[in-house]
Amino acid sequence: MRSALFSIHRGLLVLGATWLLACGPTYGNAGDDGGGSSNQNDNSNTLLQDGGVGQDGFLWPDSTPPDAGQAYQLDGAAATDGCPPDMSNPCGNPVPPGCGTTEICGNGLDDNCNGEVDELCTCALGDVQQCFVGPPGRVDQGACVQGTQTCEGSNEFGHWGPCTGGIWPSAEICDDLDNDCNGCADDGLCCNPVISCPGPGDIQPGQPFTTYQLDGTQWYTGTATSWSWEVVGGPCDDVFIASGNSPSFTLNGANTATPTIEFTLSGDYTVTMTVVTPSGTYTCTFVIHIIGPGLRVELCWEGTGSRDIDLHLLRDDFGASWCDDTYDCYYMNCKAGSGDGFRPDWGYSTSNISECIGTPEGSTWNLLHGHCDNPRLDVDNISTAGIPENINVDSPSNGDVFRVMVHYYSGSGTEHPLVNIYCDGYRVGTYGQLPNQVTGFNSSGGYGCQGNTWRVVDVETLVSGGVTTCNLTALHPPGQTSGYDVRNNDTSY
Ligand SMILES: [Ca+2]
Ligand SMILES: [Ca+2]
Ligand SMILES: [Ca+2]
Ligand SMILES: [Ca+2]
Repeated sequence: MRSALFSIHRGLLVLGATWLLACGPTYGNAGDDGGGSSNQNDNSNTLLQDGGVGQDGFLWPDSTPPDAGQAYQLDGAAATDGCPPDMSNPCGNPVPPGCGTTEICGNGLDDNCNGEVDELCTCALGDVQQCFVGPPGRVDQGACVQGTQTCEGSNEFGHWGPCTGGIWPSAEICDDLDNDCNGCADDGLCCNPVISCPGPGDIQPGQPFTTYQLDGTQWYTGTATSWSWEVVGGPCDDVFIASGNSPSFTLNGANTATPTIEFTLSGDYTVTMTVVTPSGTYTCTFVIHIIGPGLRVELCWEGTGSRDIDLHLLRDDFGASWCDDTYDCYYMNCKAGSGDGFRPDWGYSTSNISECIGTPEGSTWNLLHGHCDNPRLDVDNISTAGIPENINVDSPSNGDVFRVMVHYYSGSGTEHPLVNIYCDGYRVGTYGQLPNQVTGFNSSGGYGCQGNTWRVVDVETLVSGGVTTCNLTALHPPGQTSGYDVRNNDTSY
């Protein structure tokens, strides 16, 4: 019966989009969106790319974005046909979608509900902001989680790229979770959930280089035929996977109810749990935030394992040049076991050993120092595939300015390094990502910062009330307002 109704509704949606896509004061019973009476594996939350209506309740009429107010189909009607009263679950006061007629720049929201976030807004190349693809009123409601988008183009003509990595409103399914983020779980369904999927508040954040334990039996308690888990990471994992390497994280026990994940990078990871049971297949999708304190700079590149690319960090007030062993923090002097006589002392307090004990350098920090220095190089990747390199300052001071540099140490061929900047665990900058890869980075030079050097970004840390935020200034060739500052045989700051 309900299947037949879905077909009718879907036909109406295609033919009568304007009528159904009420957004604003007339939002509401726009018809069941087809997600279902079934609690099977249909909780897709992707935007449609082209044409028609999907089970996720989004409409994208053709290859051009819809007009203001037309991107999202909103709350379905309550199930009534043959549904026992105790299982019928209307939503009395759905959260207002908050769609407007004009887009507001810089807020990461789709204010005009046309399916695009901060469209026609300018931004600075490499800046990253939190964003949400859904009616703006539904942000951070129910299952919904913000994602991120990176500024693409050039500094003069930057625009926001796709918003990814979050969880958007999707058609309500029977999973004890508010999938369409209207404030009511499983509303509009005739529903007795077999699975109880976690919402954002149920997922604890993790820390890089520590073991993250998951337990699917918290969310599904019945008989399981099999379990499977999938993890999707951020920009560096895209680089690693595209170049045929392993991702930066390790998923152990992916076919058990209780897998563990070893994360080496900060950032947001989308995890999908699938459990096959005698009564059907169920999925839960959620986001784990991996958070390191203060400033973290992470470098990855395609040719890990064949090319040695090095990360450098230098504070602007030392008057030093790159590969200066007194001030520049890099592989030569910033690791646990390298040169105590010339470790860079930037005046920061040390961190508890727990902040670095799980890193490749952790046991050496513990053995030689009993704490972790700031700054420090947690990972010096010389030849291991699928591993990033990173430098941390756990507790920077307010107003400090750090410059990030990438050096082509050894190997041959053209490389496309990518740098992520995190402040208090949130990614705020990404440089060198497609479609704006670094070009002309093809000459290695070994010791003394010879060969290619890429001055990436200046990061000012703003510290207030124990919270660190960052002001980023992308760097360009001298005298220019766009492009990457790649030089050769030049060690000047
Ligand atoms: Ca918009
Ligand atoms: Ca906006
Ligand atoms: Ca709901
Ligand atoms: Ca639900």
